[in-house]
Amino acid sequence: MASQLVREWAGIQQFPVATQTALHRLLGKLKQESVDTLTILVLGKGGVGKSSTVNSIVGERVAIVSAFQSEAMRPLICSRSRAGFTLNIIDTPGLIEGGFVNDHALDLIKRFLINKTIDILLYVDRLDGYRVDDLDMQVTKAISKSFGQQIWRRGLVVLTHAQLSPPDELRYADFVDRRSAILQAVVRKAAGFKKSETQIPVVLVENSGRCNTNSGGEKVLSDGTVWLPYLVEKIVEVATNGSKPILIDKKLIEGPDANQWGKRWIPLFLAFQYFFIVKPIRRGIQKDIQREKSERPAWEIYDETGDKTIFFKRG
Ligand SMILES: Nc1nc2c(ncn2[C@@H]2O[C@H](COP(=O)(O)OP(=O)(O)OP(=O)(O)O)[C@@H](O)[C@H]2O)c(=O)[nH]1
Ligand SMILES: [Mg+2]
Repeated sequence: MASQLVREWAGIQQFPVATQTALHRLLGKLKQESVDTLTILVLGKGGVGKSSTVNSIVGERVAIVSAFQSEAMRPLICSRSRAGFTLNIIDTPGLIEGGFVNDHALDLIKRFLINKTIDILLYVDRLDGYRVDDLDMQVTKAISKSFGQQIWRRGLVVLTHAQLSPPDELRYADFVDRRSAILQAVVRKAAGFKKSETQIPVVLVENSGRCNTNSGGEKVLSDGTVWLPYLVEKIVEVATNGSKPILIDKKLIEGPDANQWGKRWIPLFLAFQYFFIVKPIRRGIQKDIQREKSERPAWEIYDETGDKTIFFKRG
């Protein structure tokens, strides 16, 4: 990450004063915990609002947002620093396109992340989705398979399009609870969390410029939550929850080196071969020679021992 171009986090000054104050307080909290860098990886299906969320957090238009299929096929890292703190945020192409896990995108992301340490995973989806299907299982499992199940211990589910009117006369809070619960169940399965373990946190986001604001000009959700400082607060909680950040190294991505694994067993294999194959064969050969010697006529024995060939019959 050292070679990454780090700019002054100017976007933070674009936020309303109350949001700036809240963000500075949270950055101070991270400093108290000796965290001076956070690297956030943003993953999710195509078109769910990953790039928009990156832009909302940074407060600048750093990632391309598209209503239609995105042309941004490569991951993008944006680094900003403020008061001795560095934020690295990585936007990625959609992991599901056209009804399948996008293996090409996953491969690009893996190669992009090699030797980087991920502090936070934001798994983005939409709040206004009404059910989960096999694709949700596939994409969460693909994340576990690619980066290890442990990455979910550093994860948050981020639900965009949070300014909605729930269908079927459901209350907003009930709708959010139900949508959160089904996605938490999907993640729990992919992450291998036990039922007794704490659930992955879910945070709501409204990236639209038409998001309601409070009297201080801060973006608020239907329940009055000022969502940006709340999202950062949850990020800080996960970053300081005691679990280890995830180093994306070759071993994690490719699995244990098969050759190295094999090499460890070579001496044992050779010993097995010597004691159970070579030695018994040798013993067998010796026995055969002895038996042959004792059964052969004398003239044949003399034939083998001298330079001169002497033929005579015994007895
Ligand atoms: N109303 C509303 N629209 C959103 C929100 N987040 C994103 N959008 C819109 O949804 C569309 C897709 O947003 P992107 O941020 O490009 O989504 P993405 O996940 O980065 O898409 P890909 O990079 O193609 O995978 C754009 O038209 C955004 O303006 C949100 O919270 N509310
Ligand atoms: Mg995008």
